[in-house]
Amino acid sequence: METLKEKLGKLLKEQQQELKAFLQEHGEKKVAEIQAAQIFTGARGIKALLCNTSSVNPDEGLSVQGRPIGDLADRLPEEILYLLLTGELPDAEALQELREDLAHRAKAPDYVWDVLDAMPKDSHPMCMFNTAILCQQRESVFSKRYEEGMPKDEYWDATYEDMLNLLGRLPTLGAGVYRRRFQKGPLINPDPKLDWGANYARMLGIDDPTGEFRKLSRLYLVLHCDHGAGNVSACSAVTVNSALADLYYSLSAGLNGLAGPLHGLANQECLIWIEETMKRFGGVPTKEQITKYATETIEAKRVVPGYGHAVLRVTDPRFTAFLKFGKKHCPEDPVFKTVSLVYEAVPEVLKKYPKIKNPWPNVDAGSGSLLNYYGLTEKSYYTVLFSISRALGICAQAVLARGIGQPIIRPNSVSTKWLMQAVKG
Ligand code: CMX
Repeated sequence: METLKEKLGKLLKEQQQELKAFLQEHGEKKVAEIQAAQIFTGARGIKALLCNTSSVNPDEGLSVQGRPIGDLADRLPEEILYLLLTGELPDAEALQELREDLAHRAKAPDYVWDVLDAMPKDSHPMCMFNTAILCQQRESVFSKRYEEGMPKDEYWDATYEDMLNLLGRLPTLGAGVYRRRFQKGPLINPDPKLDWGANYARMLGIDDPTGEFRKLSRLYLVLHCDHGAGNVSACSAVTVNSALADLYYSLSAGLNGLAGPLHGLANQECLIWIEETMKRFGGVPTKEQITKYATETIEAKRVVPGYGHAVLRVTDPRFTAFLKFGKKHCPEDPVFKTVSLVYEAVPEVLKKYPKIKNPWPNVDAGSGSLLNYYGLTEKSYYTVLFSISRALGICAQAVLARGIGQPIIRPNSVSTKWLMQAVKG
């Protein structure tokens, strides 16, 4: 059987040749124009990055290699990784090979736990998680081979090894951060017989007699896997990676971006907002009460977390998938009920503010209520879960970028004065 690495090697060679020929023939053709405002508004909408793993259509949401994320919700995260890398879902044999490969790489070096133990007890779980990744940089196969004089056409191969080593370990690290940070007792060792998501759920140590938490963990790890290259975390990782920093540096850089409240930390903020609403109104609020609270939030110049998006203009299909899970497994849970009511009330509030371009929920609007239902109540931990999943996309993007020989990223910057003069002509 052809291994994933062999398959990828062939694919990347083909892609590189195709791209080279394309750029030779069409490289100087114009494909987009930029308006002055786009430069000020965070380069919003400017087509400036290549991403061959996934794309985000404003009216449909995320597609992974052309497949809508909603159609992939029942897949395993390992299948998604294979899809991100190759554009195909694995057959049973290829899936087994990848699962075993990741499982063999699941143990983290002991010094990681010493580093985490040395951190202040109130450190944010995201800071601990990113530190756990970064402190293992010495393990990088890419950096070692680079120092030994590795030729350029092997860069992707070494990055692929870093990817599997990191992805194999991330559930162990993430679960370890949870148990250390929230004093949940000794670490739980990985079980090589379990799949990536189930193993992670088990190592967290959450009581799961029905197996539903395991299902939720898999779903969570699938839904957050990737979102193009323009979002803060992917864009940061892609940029750092382009300087030939290894994946330990670039993944950690990307996930530091994910820790921002306008990005991945919104899932923590969202459950806090839901709980504030419930506290204020003494239980599950009415739609009118939610409308009042959302309006007060905006008037206080705060954002309603979990709503709005820089690209999407519809309800995020990832939110829809979480809502479906909640309706099936915990429809009567008060927090989940509040999330459902917020979905009915908040878009109408946001629509009243013309400056808000997207009044619909994003991926972070409901996920926290489900984790909370199964006993994972420590909100500051939620973005670590997001990170483990997003690492699939970030790592796959890094391998593909190396495979097609993407050069260092270096857009130009201009001053406000230059911009004003350029517009005046
Ligand atoms: N509540 C209140 N105001 C909002 C809002 C919300 N949910 N969404 C957008 N706005 C405001 C913006 O703050 C901005 O206000 P100012 O002009 O006063 O600065 C204005 O509306 C225009 O913003 P936009 O063009 O619609 O949205 P942006 O592309 O600038 O920002 C996002 C997108 C996600 C940062 C924003 O919608 C937001 O802050 N949402 C809440 C936080 C959140 O859920 N983030 C998670 C996103 C998904 C993820 O990355 O994980």
